[in-house]
Amino acid sequence: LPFRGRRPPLSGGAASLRLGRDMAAARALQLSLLRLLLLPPLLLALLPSPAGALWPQPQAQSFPPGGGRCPVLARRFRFAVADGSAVGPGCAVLDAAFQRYWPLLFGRTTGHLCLASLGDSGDLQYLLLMAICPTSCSHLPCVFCAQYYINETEIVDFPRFPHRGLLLDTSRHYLPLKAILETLDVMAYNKFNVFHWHIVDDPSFPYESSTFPELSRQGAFNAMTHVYTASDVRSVIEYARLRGIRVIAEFDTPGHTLSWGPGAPGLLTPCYIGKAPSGVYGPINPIVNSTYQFVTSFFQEVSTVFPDFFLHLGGDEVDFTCWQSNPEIRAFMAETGLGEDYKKLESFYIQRLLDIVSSLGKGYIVWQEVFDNDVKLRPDTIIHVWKENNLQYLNEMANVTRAGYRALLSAPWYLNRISYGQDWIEAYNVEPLNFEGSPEQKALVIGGEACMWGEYVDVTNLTPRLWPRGGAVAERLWSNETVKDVQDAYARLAEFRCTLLGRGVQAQPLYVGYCDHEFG
Ligand code: CP6
Repeated sequence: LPFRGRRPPLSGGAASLRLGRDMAAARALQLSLLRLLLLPPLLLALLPSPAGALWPQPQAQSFPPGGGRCPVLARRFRFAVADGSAVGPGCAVLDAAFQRYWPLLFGRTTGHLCLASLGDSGDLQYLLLMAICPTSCSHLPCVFCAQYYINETEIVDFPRFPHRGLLLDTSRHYLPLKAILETLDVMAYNKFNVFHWHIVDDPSFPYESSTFPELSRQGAFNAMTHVYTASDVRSVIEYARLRGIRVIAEFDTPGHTLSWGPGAPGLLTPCYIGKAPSGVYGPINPIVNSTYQFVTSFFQEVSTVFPDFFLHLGGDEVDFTCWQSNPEIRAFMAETGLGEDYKKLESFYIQRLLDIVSSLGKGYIVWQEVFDNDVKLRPDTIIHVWKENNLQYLNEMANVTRAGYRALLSAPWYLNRISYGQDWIEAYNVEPLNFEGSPEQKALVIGGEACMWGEYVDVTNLTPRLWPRGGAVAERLWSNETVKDVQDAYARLAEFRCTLLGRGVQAQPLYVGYCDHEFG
């Protein structure tokens, strides 16, 4: 559409300045554009502010004095890029976003025939708008006419933290591809930009490796139906890319790999009872060369399958009892001077793993134990803080950053854990920089991740457990640190949850209430 009147507000501000640097550059623009809002007259009267809910809250929003309300004709509405935008037409990510958002804005609550009968009074000044159907129409039996309006609004937006992740665990329960893709959609609505795919763990190994096909053949719950093929993985990565989301795969060694045992003979440590192997296996066997040959080939493969610069290498919760029981490991420890210190044995493995992965040209993220156990790390390692123990995690953030490493926070953000009541508030109240440390230390906090560990979660309860609670983490990572009013967040999040229902997402309620449109 030709733009008349005022210049679109997004052609200059901080949002476009940020574009070159943010990993989700195109998406930042796309979603910044999306923040222009429209409300039907009735709702307008009900709400305290002239705008409805924005989630997450933008960095700056204002309503120009005397700013008007423009009617919009959905049928004619087009997205376009403002003059001077750092990302322009032909940008696949942006074009795909435009394609997706038209039906999200106009698709569900209205009929086209109906709109076609409206007069052409629209004079669009801005790029995008959000529609909420008028309540007064909802009683009409079939097609109802919705007139859309856009409130004149200026928004400048950019993320507070560059890494805003969500972890899904597809090992404890397999999640169908469709569930992952739907989750990526909702992540994008919340401005999450990293999908941390915890794809392997003890119970099952659903990743179909081309180099080691036996791993999933023998390690998946079902090698035909409960696997992610190379094509599935490509779909996830491409779907995520178009939504400004990076995919970081986690292969959590040496302690969470029992499912590799059957498909990789000799890889795991045989545990002993007395002088005899018990038949049970433990962590990866760190003392044999074949382990490192396997790890080299395996990570060679995954470093090309997952194009993101980072891999997550795990390294958490290594149980030392099996290593302790194994006479060959004890002998190795004695010979190499490691004595009884199994943390050093873990470090011995991790250091070799990190060297292998760096030589493949990849960066890596590790769980905090790797730092806690004094493994020698490359300075660009990212430490993922997950242990909650009584707010100790803030000390851990201080320690990690004091040592000069970048830090990611997950400890207070386990969405898999639920309790009676509004537990999103606790996640929302977290302030990731609330630790003693210099400004340089604070700058090393690159963000955080909400985690949905899968022990008690599969496709039946994933979505309501994730949303809208995950939104609390999303806003904490996106919005300014001054955005912390819980009551205000409640109102916006409750409305955002209604929007999610409208988009077909089975997000659970925050508390008592209803949506103007409750979707079945
Ligand atoms: N699985 C793996 C898990 C957890 C971790 N690693 C975990 C344990 C306890 C809590 C949360 C997560 N289920 N592989 C630790 C990072 Cl409370």
